Amino acid sequence: MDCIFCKIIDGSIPSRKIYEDEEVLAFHDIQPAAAQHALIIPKKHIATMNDVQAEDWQLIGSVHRAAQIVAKELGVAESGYRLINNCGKDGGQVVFHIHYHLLGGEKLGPLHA
Ligand code: IU
Repeated sequence: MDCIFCKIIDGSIPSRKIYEDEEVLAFHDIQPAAAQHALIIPKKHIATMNDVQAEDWQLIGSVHRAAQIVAKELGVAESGYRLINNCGKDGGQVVFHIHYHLLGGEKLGPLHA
């Protein structure tokens, strides 16, 4: 499959790994949008939030669990952070392998500027 995140998972494209288990991988975003910017992805290829099936919700829970671990690992758990999923064209999704952005390490701007 021609998916950049699947290639990061299989190691054919390198990444700066933060966390990995059987189901989930987390790594630093190559173009950080905050002082700390991690991506947390399931190893199973699911294109978007719209494509999550009934049997995948436990996996999505595992992705959230990994986000909690990553926040601690990056030292932003106490100060706070933002967890974002971009879905589809209007949501600004560019890579069609479901992922969550974890942004922190600085005071983030309000959603309503
Ligand atoms: P988006 O939610 O699909 O817009 O986010 C994709 C992110 O993946 C974006 O922040 C990119 O900087 C990031 N990324 C990456 O970390 N490594 C890559 O090889 C590619 C994109 I392509």
